[in-house]
Amino acid sequence: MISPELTNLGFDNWFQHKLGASNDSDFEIARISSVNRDNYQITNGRTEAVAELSGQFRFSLNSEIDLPTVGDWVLLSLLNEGTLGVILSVLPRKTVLKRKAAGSRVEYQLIAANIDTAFIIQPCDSDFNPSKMERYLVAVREGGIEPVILLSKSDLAGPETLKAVLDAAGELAGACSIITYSAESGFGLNEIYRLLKRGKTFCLLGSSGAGKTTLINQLAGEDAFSTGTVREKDGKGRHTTTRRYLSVLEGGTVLIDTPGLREFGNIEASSGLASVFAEIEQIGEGCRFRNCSHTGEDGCLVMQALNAGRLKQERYENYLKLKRESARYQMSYAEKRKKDKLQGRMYKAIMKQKTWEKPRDS
Ligand SMILES: Nc1nc2c(ncn2[C@@H]2O[C@H](COP(=O)(O)OP(=O)(O)OP(=O)(O)O)[C@@H](O)[C@H]2O)c(=O)[nH]1
Ligand SMILES: [Mg+2]
Ligand SMILES: [Zn+2]
Repeated sequence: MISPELTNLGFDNWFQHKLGASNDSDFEIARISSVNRDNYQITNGRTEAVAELSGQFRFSLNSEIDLPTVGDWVLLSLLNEGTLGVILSVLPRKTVLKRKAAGSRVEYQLIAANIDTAFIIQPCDSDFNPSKMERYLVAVREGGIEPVILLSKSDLAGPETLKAVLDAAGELAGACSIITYSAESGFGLNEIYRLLKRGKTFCLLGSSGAGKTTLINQLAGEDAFSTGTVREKDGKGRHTTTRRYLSVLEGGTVLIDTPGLREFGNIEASSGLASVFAEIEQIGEGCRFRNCSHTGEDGCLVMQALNAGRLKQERYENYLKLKRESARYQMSYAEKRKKDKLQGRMYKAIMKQKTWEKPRDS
């Protein structure tokens, strides 16, 4: 039996099943609500605590992506009357959302885990940016997460802008739904409320200033979290939210707020690419060469569609750009994984040696 507290937090039979025989009553199940520099904030629906990694778990790590991230379920033991947790393992993840890490190093970062639906938030005014939306869509689809596009600040857009934005978003969205709303006037909020289900986890994504935290406050019915005013001059926000955190609405819906991401480069995006750029990939299946790069080969149907105006230049370029990034990333990720594995093996060997040496020293 799963307790109602855990159900509210999103724990379900899928995780219970993964837990299988290891569901020892000595351990507690909890969810990571935020990641600090040296420890984690966890909640089990009854108590919140700070938790650290057990030494054994630390040494079993092969890669940074095996570390707990926001939204992860962990097994832990609670000490000090439930105020300190020691994390023993991370449960398998239903979904993951990741992005290329900032800087030139090709590495990636987990944004959150076990998300059911991602709200991709873009303002309806002049800040609307279709290529950014495309990037979020690719990452979300790649993570096995359902995207919903939320166009915020409808109060700031005139009817013509609104129509243009809706058309542009509609072109990219495919089958995913689009909701226009205003946190200011309340327009469209009911439609968003209707999507919120008990035990489901939603993640809010979008540029700084898009209105993510404002929406969470609206949905929670209180100004629990701080929002930022947009700078007059360039219309950009100030990155008001600086960390990812998980909060639970009264009805048992989990919301994960994120800071506006500057870089949303994307890795292993091939299947995400295929669904966001479905029409291009479909045309490409008819190219003469199976591995056609669609950049000038003979018998390339994608180039033909482009030249005939059936494919927009901008969309074609975005496709190539994301494809390039995805390819570059996949290669170096594989290399990195190999290196990490070697390092992990080395640590294990050292540890073994240490335990072997001990009896001789004492
Ligand atoms: N007019 C209008 N303003 C809005 C709406 N939603 C949010 N805002 C304003 O937009 C500004 C930025 O909102 P935030 O919620 O802080 O944006 P954010 O996406 O959380 O930004 P970061 O935390 O920096 O990533 C605030 O001044 C909000 O009041 C809306 O629907 N209409
Ligand atoms: Mg915010
Ligand atoms: Zn081609």
